Amino acid sequence: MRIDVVSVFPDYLAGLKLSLLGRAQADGLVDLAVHDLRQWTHDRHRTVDDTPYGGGPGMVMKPEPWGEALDAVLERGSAAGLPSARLVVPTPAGRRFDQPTAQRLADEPWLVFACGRYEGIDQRVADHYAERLPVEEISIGDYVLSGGEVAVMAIIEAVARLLPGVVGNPESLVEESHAPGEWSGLVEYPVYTKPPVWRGLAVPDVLLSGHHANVAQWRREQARRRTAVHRPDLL
Ligand code: JFH
Repeated sequence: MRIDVVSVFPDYLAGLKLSLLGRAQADGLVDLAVHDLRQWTHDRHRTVDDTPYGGGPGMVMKPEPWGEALDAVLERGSAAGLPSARLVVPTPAGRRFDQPTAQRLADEPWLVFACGRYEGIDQRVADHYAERLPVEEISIGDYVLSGGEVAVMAIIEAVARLLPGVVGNPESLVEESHAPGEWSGLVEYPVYTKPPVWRGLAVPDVLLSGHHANVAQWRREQARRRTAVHRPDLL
């Protein structure tokens, strides 16, 4: 999968080179490029924002640098023979990101992410590119971040671990609570490792019993209980 990210804080995305994602890139499973939006400004102050039409607080990202940046990124990828891209724009006003959305994005060959700052990006950017390619405005949750970078990191991490070969043991993908399957609709059961007693707290006996059916039953019950307490909306 090819991934392009455009941001005024490209260094913020440096974490994507580490850990699981770093290995996936080294293994050639993910080809990630981060671009500085200010490359596509032409004035001395490298201006990317302006005051909002209609008034109101804060600043809005100007469409021109975004148009030049996205044209360049899309042109470069097409010239390199990539099939069509999908543009993802994080915004608190977007459709909610979830595991099925991650799976759907993981099936794409090429994702381009536009990270806004300030009060967001002039709406004409998403509207214009929606005439050329699929555009998804996505929210990672009902809280307000300061920009799209953290949202993009969350989305890319969730998507990349679904790519074949990225997660070492694919069984850990199957059991995940938001993936389809046995645990669908429930949050995860609690997990434990050694030592058997830590600061006076013992690991539940059933997990040490070696009785697989009882373990499975206990985990299902714990998952149900935690779902009722933490996520009653799922029941
Ligand atoms: C982003 C920001 C909008 C305007 C009432 C509530 C928000 C600040 C670009 C995604 C999720 C984001 C996110 C994504 C991209 C950007 C900051 C936007 C407003 C009006 C204020 C800029 C935030 N899931 N949360 N946040 N911002 N207000």
